[in-house]
Parts: sequence; structure tokens; C-alpha cells
Amino acid sequence: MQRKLRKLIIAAIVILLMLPTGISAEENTEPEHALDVHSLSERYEGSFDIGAAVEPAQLDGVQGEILKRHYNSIVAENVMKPINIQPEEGKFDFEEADKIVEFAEENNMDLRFHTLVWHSQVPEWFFLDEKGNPMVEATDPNQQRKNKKLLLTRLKKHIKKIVKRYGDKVDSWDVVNEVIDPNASNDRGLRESQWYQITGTDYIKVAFETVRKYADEDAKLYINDYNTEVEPKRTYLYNLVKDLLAQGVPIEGVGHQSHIQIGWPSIDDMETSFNMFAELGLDNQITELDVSLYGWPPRPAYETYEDIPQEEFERQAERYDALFELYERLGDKISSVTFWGIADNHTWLNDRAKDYNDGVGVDAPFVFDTDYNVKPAYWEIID
Ligand code: 9MR
Repeated sequence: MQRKLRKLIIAAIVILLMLPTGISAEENTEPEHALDVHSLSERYEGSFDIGAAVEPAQLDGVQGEILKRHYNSIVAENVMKPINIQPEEGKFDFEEADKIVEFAEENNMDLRFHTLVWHSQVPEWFFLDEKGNPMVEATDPNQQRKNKKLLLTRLKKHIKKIVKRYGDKVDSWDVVNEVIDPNASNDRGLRESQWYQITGTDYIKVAFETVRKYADEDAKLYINDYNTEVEPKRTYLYNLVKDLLAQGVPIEGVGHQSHIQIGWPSIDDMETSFNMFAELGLDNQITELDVSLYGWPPRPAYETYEDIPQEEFERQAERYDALFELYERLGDKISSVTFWGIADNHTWLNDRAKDYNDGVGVDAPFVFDTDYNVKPAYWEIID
């Protein structure tokens, strides 16, 4: 309510300010550049950080300037994943990751690390035994025990090397990513990745314990996933986290990726999820926010725009308004809100939009457009 009232007052002031110049609000349609408007991270200072996922090539030029102005936290979109950092056993490559770490340090930004463990973007060598056979094919219990030991040793080495290098620079670690799968055949909704098939849930436990051992004591450790708001995934994740906490596993927060859509999931579901994890004593972070235009009625899920009509941006703005109203209201339970990109010219959702529609179509999930001008969504969340 207060937020709406504030908006009305701001709108009235804007109109009054324009009157003497003879410019009406409607005529003032010049796009405003992200570098000319008030900083998002300053707006939400005191509630939570505002972050962006980036590739190292986005740190220079206009994108670098936008990052410095609007974001006070940063995360690698790809270059810190296992396949990038340790493509071959024992051969670590930190060149690209270092660029992001240095940018964060130079600009006094918080740093999220994404991600130490995942079933995707992980090189296959992790899961081959000493003879080069896929570990998951072993049937002999003795070999299975040896495989488990070898995989957990590799996991510890991977984590130790990274955390010793970046331990005093990273504020939040995505320790494990996407370990829940509601379609799994087990009754706990545990993703049946190679990690799981070979070690059960021990890989999760060992990962958290190893990070805790080497990380800065102020750094926080997260379990990160998508669709954390919706059932049954929310409950599967909750039960796993509760069980691991009872075993003393040092989980400190839940990363809610938040790859969401204009009409899904509901704000109520999000609120329930944040509260459930907060009640376990955990922090919440929004780690990969983007608001897709697609996948919600009345438009069919698999039809995408080549030219996005203006009213879609207005609908998206209303969604952003409701989202940030929720985040701000639960500010003491949410320490960070990270967008999975900077502006609409670079988003994984464009690939998805094209896949949906025979190579045609774009998405536009952020508050800055493809030319780095602000969108209606920006005005809704800056007020
Ligand atoms: O945005 C990332 C894209 O560039 C990669 O090709 C893709 C590979 O799977 O990963 C994307 O990021 C994902 C993130 O690491 C985990 N959550 C889902 C994200 C979007 O797919």
C-alpha cells in the first residue's frame, strides 16, 4: 500500500515538474539509458545486494559501466563451472574466472561462486574409474566402494584447490546445484545424477564440509536450485536440507534460481518457500532471476515473438513490481537478488525462445533492454 502511495506521489511530482516547461508526460518518450538513471543497488541498499551474472567479455565498455553503476554483486555465468575450471584431471584453468574475481575486487562488489558441483557442465573424467570405465556401470560391490572413494577424493581436490584460491574473496558459494529432481524414481526426489548413483547423498555432505573447512568464516554456503517455489520440488528440497542440517552439514542458505515467467509461479508460492527455509534458520538468495515473457496463458507456451509488443513489457513491469515488493517485504530473509544477465541483449532465454519456435523469436527478461535503455520494469522497481 505504502509503495503504491509513494508511486502516486512521485508521479504527481513528475507531472508538476514538467508543467512549466510545457512538456507533457506523454511527449517525453525519449528512451533513458541505464547509465543516466538512479542505481538499482543503491535503491535496495539496506535490504539486499543486486547482482548480475556475467561472462568475462562483459566486464569492459558500456556493460562494465552499467555493472559498476547498478550492481554491487557479481557471479560468473559459466566460467567457474567444473568443466571450465578443471577440464582435465589435475589441470586447473583459472584465467577467465580470475577476470571476474579481479573485477569484483576492484569495484568493491560482492562475489558469488557458481558452482562447485553440478550434474551438467562437469567433465566426464570425474566419473571414470582408474581403468577408464564408467563408474556407474560397476556391479561388483567392491569396485563400487572403490569408485565412491575415488569420486569423493576427486571432489575434495576440486573444491580444495578452488576454495584455497578464492576463499577470502567469495562471499557466497553455490556448493551444489540442482540436486533435486521431482521426476526421479526414488521417493525423496533426489536427482539420479552420476554423483548420486556413485555416492548416494554423500557427495553433498562432503562438498559442504570441504568448502566450510577452507572458506573464509564469513562466507556463506548455499544449496542452489530452480523451481524451489513449487510443489513437490519445494518439499523435496526442504526435507533434504532439514535432514542434512540434522546431520550437522554446514548449509547456510538456499539459492532460489528464479527462472520465472510473467504469470508463474505465484507470489504466494514464493513467499511460502522463502519463509519455510528462513524458519530452518537459513538465508535465502535469489540467484538467477529472469522473467520470461513466455509459457503462460493466454499465449501458447511454444509461440515466441520476433517483435515484442509494448503491452508485454507493461505486463512484465507489473510482475517485477510484485516481485520486488515481496523481496523488499521479506528483506530480512533475503540477502541478495541476482539477475541472470545484465540486459536483454544477452540471455540464455533467447536460445530457448528460438528452440521453441523454429529459430524465430526473442525473449526479454530483464529491466534493461537490448540497447541498455530502461524498460517499464525498471521504473516499477526503482520507485
Ligand atoms: O546461462 C548459462 C548458459 O550460458 C549455459 O549454456 C548453460 C549450460 O547449461 O547454463 C546456463 O546457466 C544455467 C545455470 O548455470 C544453472 N541454472 C540454469 C541456468 C540457465 O540454463
